[in-house]
Amino acid sequence: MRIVIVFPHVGYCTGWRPHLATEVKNGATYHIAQAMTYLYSIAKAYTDHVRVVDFNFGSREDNLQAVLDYRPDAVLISSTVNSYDSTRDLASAISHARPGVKLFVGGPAVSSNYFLRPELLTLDTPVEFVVTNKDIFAWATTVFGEDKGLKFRHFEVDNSWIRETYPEDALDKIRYTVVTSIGCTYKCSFCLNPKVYRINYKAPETLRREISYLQDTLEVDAVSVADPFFFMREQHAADVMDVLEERGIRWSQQTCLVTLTDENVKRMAETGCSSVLVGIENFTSGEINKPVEVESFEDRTQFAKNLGIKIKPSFISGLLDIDYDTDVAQIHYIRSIIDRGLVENNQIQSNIYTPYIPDARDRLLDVPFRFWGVMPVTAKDEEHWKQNLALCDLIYEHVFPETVPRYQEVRSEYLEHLDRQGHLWMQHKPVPHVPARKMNHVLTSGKVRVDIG
Ligand code: B12
Ligand code: SF4
Repeated sequence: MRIVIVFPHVGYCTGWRPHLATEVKNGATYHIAQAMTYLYSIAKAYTDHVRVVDFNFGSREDNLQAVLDYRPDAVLISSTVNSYDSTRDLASAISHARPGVKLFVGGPAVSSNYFLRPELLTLDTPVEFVVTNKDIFAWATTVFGEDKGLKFRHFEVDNSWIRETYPEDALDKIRYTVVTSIGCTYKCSFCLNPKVYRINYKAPETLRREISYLQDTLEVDAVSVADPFFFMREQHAADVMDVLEERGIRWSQQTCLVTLTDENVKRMAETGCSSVLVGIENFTSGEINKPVEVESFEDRTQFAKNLGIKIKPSFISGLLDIDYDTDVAQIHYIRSIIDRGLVENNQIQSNIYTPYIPDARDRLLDVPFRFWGVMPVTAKDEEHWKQNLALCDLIYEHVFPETVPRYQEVRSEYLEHLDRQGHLWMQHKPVPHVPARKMNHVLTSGKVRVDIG
């Protein structure tokens, strides 16, 4: 069986930081999706004929030609919500050019919407949707009709796809990623991680071989550990840091504020950690299932900074339980930490709340997916929508002033789209009310579902 794995174009959230940045500066790099590494490596366990095409590099036409030239029997498209416009376009183009090819569409866009908001996924060509329900290897049965019983802990990834996929001049712009654990013990209502993954930890010797490969064949000198929550289990984190220290590679990671104890931060510094993404989201919201406080955030950031580690906080404005004035105050607070020199603005992620997870309280705006993550796509009513738009304006003005011209272009395109259309709201069947604590079981299991009819 011949397989092509497609990573579609990721809308305006290109993966470059800050969003909408159009130049490679301030250490901006393109993060490799671990979905590609795993889809490729798992497929290779079933067939010798696999290639990856990433539509975030090169032209759409050349990439499409590369997909067709491989003469695939099946094409696997892995989509986030932000890349679903591109997914639609490519599914249609591939099936018109090669009507016999079997198309599979999966990834977070599908896992989060398939059962509760299926109308968001409609395509004009027949495909098989694949939901990830706690097992990232289960799709092989759907695609290959066979299950080799692979397990995350000892599964050896094959990163040879990277050189086969990206042009030579792109290799130094890439941020190489590994995952050492998946899933999350917290349960923030807006986050997909605890809903799609069963918690799992990679064996240290497996990680050691993966990192050695990246160093030896791609001359990689820094790696981003993409685990949703690095310090989820202290012993595992300690083992991972031992491996990173032994391999002498710079690294970065993401974790929760409470785990940045003196001891952990010191060990991170010793082992070559250069930055850590810390999900703050909002200091006052009840939607967050992890403790976050201004004082400890500032204290930990300063402590890490003194040891040469950059804390990269991420913030969300417009969460469903937060009022406008509180959000404005948080944006001013973000500006204040930049002004005080605690963090640089390119270390910050600051986004408007995006309804990635179906929630009965959301009322979706009818805009293309490329705007998700950067412009408002949910609001209670027109007045609330205007407030959300004002929050986006404030974020770019105060936090990312150098990207304002680019932001204004995207903003105009967004408003023109809504104007042309003559209506604001997306029509789809109502999302059933599911209590937040039940969503972890319901979202990807199909136990509650909305049918398109
Ligand atoms: C690490 C990470 C990142 C990293 C690395 C990038 C990456 N794409 O891997 C960085 C920091 C760059 C990042 C950026 C962003 N991310 Co991110 N990220 C993650 C995270 C925490 C882990 C991904 C991972 O490595 N998983 C491990 C791999 C092995 O598993 P997997 O990706 O799920 O893939 C397996 C299965 O799902 C399945 N599968 C996947 N696709 C397909 C397709 C087919 C056909 C089949 C059969 C099977 C299949 O098989 C795969 C392998 O077995 C996820 C959480 C999540 N639930 O995915 C969020 C997540 C994917 N990110 C998310 C978002 C929103 C973003 C950003 C848009 C943020 C922003 N506003 O800019 C950007 C997008 C940039 C980009 N280019 O992707 C959302 C997506 C929401 C959605 N529903 O679409 C997630 C789900 C987190 C969340 N908030 O809930 N991200
Ligand atoms: S702590 Fe982070 S990864 Fe875990 S559920 Fe909350 S937002 Fe998601």
